[in-house]
Amino acid sequence: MKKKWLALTLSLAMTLSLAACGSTGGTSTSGSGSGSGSGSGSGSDGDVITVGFAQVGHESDWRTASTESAKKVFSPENGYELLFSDADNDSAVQLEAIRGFIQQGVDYIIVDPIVSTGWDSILTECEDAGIPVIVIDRTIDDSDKYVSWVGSDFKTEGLACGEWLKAYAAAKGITEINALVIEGSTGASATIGRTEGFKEVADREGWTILDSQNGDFTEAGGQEVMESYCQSYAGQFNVVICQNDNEAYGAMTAMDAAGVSYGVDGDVIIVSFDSNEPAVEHVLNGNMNATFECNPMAAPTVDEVIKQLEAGETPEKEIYMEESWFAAEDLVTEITVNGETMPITQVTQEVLDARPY
Ligand code: GZL
Repeated sequence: MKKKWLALTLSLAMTLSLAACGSTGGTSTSGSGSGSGSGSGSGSDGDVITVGFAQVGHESDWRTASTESAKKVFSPENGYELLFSDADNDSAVQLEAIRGFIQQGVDYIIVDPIVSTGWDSILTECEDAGIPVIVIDRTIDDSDKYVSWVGSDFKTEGLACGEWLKAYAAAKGITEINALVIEGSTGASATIGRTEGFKEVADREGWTILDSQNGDFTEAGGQEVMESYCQSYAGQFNVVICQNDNEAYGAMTAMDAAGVSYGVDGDVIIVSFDSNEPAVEHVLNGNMNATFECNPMAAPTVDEVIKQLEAGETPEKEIYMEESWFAAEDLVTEITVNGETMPITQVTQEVLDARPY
């Protein structure tokens, strides 16, 4: 498709230079995929397909699952050469990585946008270079110069959390909700959507949101914000909404230290988004009351999009991931969100064992 020998030479040079400095972030060529993805990416002309993946960073379990899924699918065994960039949550680094992919003449660019704005210029550069862009996970809200977006409806996740809490509180005889929110990274569409969805239900139900601060989707961030909340709002709150699992782990550490009880038998209801295996285990054990899934496994769907493009077909512009909602108790078995009735899955050992990440 493109000048692959040039891309591979450049990426090998970049890999060798990066290998010398080690990396939590940075760009590398991944040839280490385990090959268990569904991909069979050989190009229409039988050549290896080179994919540049500009990932957000390595801030959470969700992110790790997303990266591992991509490395399994876009592997040499599946006919791909993957150039991988970990921007370490730095938008400037992410944009420069994409410029690097353009210079290397990759066949496709995949991006999980750290923030939802500031994208039209770089997407125009990709368009001018004739490189299709596929967006995964978070959304780009100020440009549509990409082929497809594969991800989750974050506002629906927030609404689901609110509707579950409404039903759960009613079942438990809780008449007053005073909530604290630990937000994800500022400007991320996941943060914007979850905040908006939960607040829509809270406003409708007359709940009080005492505070809503950025925990940056990290365990340390969640702990730091919750430590502050335990000082500022001692005895005033009965709900903590963590916008990802890792923030919830940090919040639980902070509440333990402050002597605040939480979970099924505690004074404070605590929920998270993402539903990685450790969070689902916390729900099984009653440490958390519920978790709302955000599926990180977009890579197999992106592989299908690339196959369609290689075959000259037009993929869907928006492709939504399948997701579930999990709770510790069976007090609420279903909720209605956007007119659609969705089951609430009570976590059992079998449910936990079946978690794919
Ligand atoms: C959401 C994703 C978020 C996760 C966090 O799709 O972008 O970023 O919820 C991750 O765990 O850090």
